[in-house]
Amino acid sequence: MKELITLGEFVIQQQHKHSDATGDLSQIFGAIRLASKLVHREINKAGIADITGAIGQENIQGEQQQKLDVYANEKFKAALAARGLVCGIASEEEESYVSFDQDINHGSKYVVLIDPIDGSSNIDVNVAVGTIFSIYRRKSPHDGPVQLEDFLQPGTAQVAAGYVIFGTSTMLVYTTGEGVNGFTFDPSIGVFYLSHANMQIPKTGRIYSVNEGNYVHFHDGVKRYIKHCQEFDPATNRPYTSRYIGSLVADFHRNLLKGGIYFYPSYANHPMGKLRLLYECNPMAWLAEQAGGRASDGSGTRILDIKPMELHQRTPFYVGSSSMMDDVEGFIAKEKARLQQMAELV
Ligand code: P6P
Repeated sequence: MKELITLGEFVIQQQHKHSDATGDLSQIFGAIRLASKLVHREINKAGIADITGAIGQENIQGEQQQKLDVYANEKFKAALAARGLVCGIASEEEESYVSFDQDINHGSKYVVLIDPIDGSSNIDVNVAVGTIFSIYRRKSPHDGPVQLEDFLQPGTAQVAAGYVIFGTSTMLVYTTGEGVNGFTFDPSIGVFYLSHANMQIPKTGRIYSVNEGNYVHFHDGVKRYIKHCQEFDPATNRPYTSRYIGSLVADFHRNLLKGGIYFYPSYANHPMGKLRLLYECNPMAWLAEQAGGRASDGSGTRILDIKPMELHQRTPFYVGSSSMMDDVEGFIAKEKARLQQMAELV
């Protein structure tokens, strides 16, 4: 039987490849592992424990906070603070960043940005949800309090990024810039085992993920791409497949394994798109690139290059197989050129 390696063992092995590694990142992963197990436990008894439903208040995004949103946020915050290596976090569930001021955190050099439960509206209907995390080295002096600038860094500065998908099984998928590896949780012993080594997204795919309920509001280039996906393709004798779960982590994970593209465009109701740059798009974009895919704003700007201006900043988001990214960007660029030509004729 193939030797199974745990997430903890894998992270330590990766750490030993770098003589200058201090083990701090390994310990932060330990905190993420712990919080993920606690969230797994609550999600898997959601129908029984009083953990489903809304708590009757909105988060900074103006979205109804689900009980599990708050539970997960608190567990990740507590676990990350307790290790004494993180000086603060930014979260979808927190209006501003949270500074960890306990003595144990003094001088710590990392910040973590997190979407504790992405897709939480799916919890009550038993559909996969996920946690997304992004880790940076702080920029401000280590002996002082964490600053906003520590969180407003471009995605290219990430030192680690990943997600936990709470689906038919619970998996943790992450990168530190040396490829993407997936670990499946065995709840019988509470351990994540390496199950998907060196994940690579197929260069092309036939799955497109977008909320087509918004189709009438999309710009023409996006509409033309969606029509392209729906039209008969003699090369494969069938159209593409539309798959949209309403949880970015679940759609992304399926497309990572099978090939595909996910996109949340900008349109009238969401002029900057819906997804948040710092704790949704940047980590997923890095994972996509590390797996051989791409992520952009649809108009030629690489997600990881965007200079953040505020914590909850949104961006139009396109991510997936490289050839499908080329296609959708081609349709958008062609439409933009057509509009520019028309404007010049006026
Ligand atoms: P809509 C969940 O709220 C989320 O941030 C992503 O996980 C998901 O893909 C998207 O928004 C769903 O948004 O507007 O299609 O319901």
